[in-house]
Amino acid sequence: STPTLEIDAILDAAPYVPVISSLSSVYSASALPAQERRWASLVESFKNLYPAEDLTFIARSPGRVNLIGEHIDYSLFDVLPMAITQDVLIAVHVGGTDGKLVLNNTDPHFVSRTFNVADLKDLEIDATVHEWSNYFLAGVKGLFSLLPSAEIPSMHCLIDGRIPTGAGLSSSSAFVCASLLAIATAVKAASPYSTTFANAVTKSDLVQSAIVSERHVGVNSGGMDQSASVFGVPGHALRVQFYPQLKASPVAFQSDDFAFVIANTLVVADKHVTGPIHYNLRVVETTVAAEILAKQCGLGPLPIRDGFGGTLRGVVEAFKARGVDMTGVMDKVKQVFSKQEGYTLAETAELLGQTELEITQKYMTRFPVRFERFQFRARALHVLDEARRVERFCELLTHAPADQCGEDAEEKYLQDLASIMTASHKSCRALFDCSCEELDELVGLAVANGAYGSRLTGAGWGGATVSLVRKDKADEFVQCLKEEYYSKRYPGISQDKMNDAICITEPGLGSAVVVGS
Ligand code: NG1
Ligand code: MG
Repeated sequence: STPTLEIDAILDAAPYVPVISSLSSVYSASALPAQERRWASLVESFKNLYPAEDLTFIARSPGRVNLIGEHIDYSLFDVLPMAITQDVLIAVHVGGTDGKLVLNNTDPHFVSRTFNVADLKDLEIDATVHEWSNYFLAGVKGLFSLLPSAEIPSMHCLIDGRIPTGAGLSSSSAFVCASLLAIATAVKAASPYSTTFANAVTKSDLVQSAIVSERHVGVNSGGMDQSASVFGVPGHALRVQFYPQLKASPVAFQSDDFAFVIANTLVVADKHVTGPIHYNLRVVETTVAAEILAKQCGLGPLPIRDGFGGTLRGVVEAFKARGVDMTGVMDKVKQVFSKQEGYTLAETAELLGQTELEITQKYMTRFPVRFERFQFRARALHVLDEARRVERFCELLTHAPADQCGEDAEEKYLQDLASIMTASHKSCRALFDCSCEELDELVGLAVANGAYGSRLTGAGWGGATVSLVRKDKADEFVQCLKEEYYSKRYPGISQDKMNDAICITEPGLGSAVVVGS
């Protein structure tokens, strides 16, 4: 069987974001009752907040969990995330004559914001301030990049986000994708006779524009999260490719007997605070490593990703054309970056044949970073090996002969998958240095309590782990972690808080617009 082909056809058949009138097409049967209550309460709050306006539609976009392929999307290697149930909802009234964009949030920490729609086109986002509405404004930026001549109508919005922030589950991208979708849908609703637009905006357009616009918020991010949020297919993981162009292919699981459990360390990883020493620095390290490899190995100029720099994928492709395989490329990395202790800016300038000022302006000005030494060797080795792990994991997932699986074969299948996840965590910790004590503890406890394998998911430095467990053992597993991790680290923690922190996930639907029924 060739699951990937079948699935591509599904995506081709539905290139546009679905418009849905029943929540049962959005959520699984087990998630539905709680979601119905939540949606009803959102509609109620909307009425109370805007008594004179009726609700036109609700845009939603989910978070994601990444199964394998960490910190390699911005090097343009394939990744394997899946959309989760937790999502961002934006309830919208379109129209009216006040010329305002009004943003309210069901979470009282996020105070109401109002903008003049006439000002939106020239609006600049101040990425130095941490302001919740910036993510909506990133969606505005995205809309104008898709449709430069669009006119945004008056909009009254109420936002309800259920993805924990800083948990590595991509609350930020879900918010940007939902915002962009809400604005695009509002523009369409306000000008129903204009056929030039919305019918022509595909999921790919949404994703591509959300990726670029999220960078206005100050993080030099890759494209995994927006892809998972928009393209999510129930019951499937998504293999997201960025090279040679963006493509998402749903991958079916060949066994019903396992589940993924997400466990949040409850250590908040805030990229806006730590970007200069964590995320944005890693993007610089991997980008400059690629440029140095190209220069030192005479590969010629690399294709530039999003106006930023060359990529390790570009290096691998250039070597491939010269008959050098991945193992060969890893050997080159070790030769070129022989200094285990890392490289100062002066040493980097020498290797690259550029001045320190040039390097600073090119790579460290729009997204500032702080560092002592660049760790080109360790970062590049993680990226290349992780790219191989994604290949291997996808191969296993798609080709496991489910029918011939006896107990033993199935056990081995799960162990093989899990060992790849565990190797990924080790590499994130030791080579990419994006783990933390709490993540390592949770991963250790997961394996000690019956998980086949476990790893950090998302950017790391806090946030969540994902563990592969037997479905029939999943509840027991969750209970063990509640006792061993949450109750010990956070004495007195409430059941509600624990239930939010740890859950069994199912791969869910991506972005959708829901209209009243
Ligand atoms: P988180 O921090 O988990 O939302 C980030 C990036 C991804 C990817 C992962 C690491 C954003 C929006 N997302 O995800 O593109 O690079 O880290 O694999 O910054
Ligand atoms: Mg994020």
